[in-house]
Amino acid sequence: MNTLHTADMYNYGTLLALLDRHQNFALSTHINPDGDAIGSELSLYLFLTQLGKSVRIFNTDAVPVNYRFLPSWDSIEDIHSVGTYRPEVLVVLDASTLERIGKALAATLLPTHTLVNIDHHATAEAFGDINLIKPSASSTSEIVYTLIKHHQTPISKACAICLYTGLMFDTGCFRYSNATAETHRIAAELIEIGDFAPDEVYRHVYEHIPVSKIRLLSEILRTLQVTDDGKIASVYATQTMFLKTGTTSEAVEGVVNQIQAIAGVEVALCVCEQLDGSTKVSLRSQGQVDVSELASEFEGGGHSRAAGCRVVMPYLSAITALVHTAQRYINQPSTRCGDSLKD
Ligand SMILES: [Mn+2]
Repeated sequence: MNTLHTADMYNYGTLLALLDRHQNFALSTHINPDGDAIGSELSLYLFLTQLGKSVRIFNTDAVPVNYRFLPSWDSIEDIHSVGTYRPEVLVVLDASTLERIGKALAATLLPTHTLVNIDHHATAEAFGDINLIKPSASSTSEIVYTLIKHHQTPISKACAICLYTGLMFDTGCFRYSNATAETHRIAAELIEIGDFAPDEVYRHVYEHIPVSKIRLLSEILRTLQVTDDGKIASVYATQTMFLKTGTTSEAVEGVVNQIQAIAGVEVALCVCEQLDGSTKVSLRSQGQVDVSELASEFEGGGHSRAAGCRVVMPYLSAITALVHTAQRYINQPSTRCGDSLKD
C-alpha cells in the first residue's frame, strides 16, 4: 500500500467526496497530449463512468495516432463538441496551468460548480478549487491510480492499461529516477489487472514512427553542437526542415532525450523554430543543473531534469542565450536536483 501524508489523504478524501456528490463531469488535459495526459484522463473517465457518472472528455488537440489503441480513446471530443454543455465539475489533468489545455477551451468549459486540478509538475499552479498536486508522483496517472485505490473500487482492465501507459510514458519506460520501487509495484499490479502484454503497449507507443519523422530526425541531428567541455549539447529544428520532410513541430517531441543520452552531457537543448518566428526550447538535465530554474529565467518551467520555455527570438539567438545561461549553471552548481520527470 501507499504511504500517504495527512495532507494527501485530506486531498484524496475531499476529491472523492466531490466526485461522489456530482453527476456531470468534463475532463481535459494539456495541448499536444502525451502518454500521461491521455492515459490519466482516459483512466479517470473509465473510473467515473464505472461509478455511473456522466463524463465527457474535451481536448484542444487530437489524440496522437500511437495512442489510438487505448480503450475509449475515441470518446475524446474537441472544442467544437462542447456546445452548451456545462459540466458541474471540470477536472484538468497533467497541465501545470489552466491555459495549458488551450485558452479557448478553458474559456468554453467553465464548470458550473468546481474546478479540479490533478498534476505532478513541480511548477504546477494551484488554479483549481481543489488541487491534487504531487510532484513526488511519477506521473498524473500514478495520482489517478492512488485516487481510485482510495475509493476502493476495483480497477477495471481497461482502466489498468490506460494507467500503465501513463506511468510508462512519464518514466521514459521506467528509465528515469522518478521510476521508484513504488512505481514498479504499481506497474506490476496494473499488468496483472489489465492482463495485457507490456511489450505490446511499448510497441504501440514507440514503434509507430512515420518515415517522415525519421527523415526530420536526420536533418535535426546534423545540427548537433557540443560545447568544448562536452557538457552542453544542442540541436535545432526549423520550419524549412518541416517543409522539406513533410512534418510539423509535433515530430520534434522526444528528440531532446536522445541528445541527453550523449556521454558526458549535463544539459541537452532542443530548439524549435515556430511559425510566428518565436522559438520553443526543450531542456534536459543529467542532474547537476536544475533546468526548471534555468527555464524560469526565460519564463518557462517544468521539472528539475526536464523543462521547457518559449522565447521571442530567432532560434539561433535562442541557442546562444540558453547555452550561455546553461554554462553559468554548470559553473556554479546549486543544490543537486532530486526529481526527474517528463511532461
Ligand atoms: Mn505527466
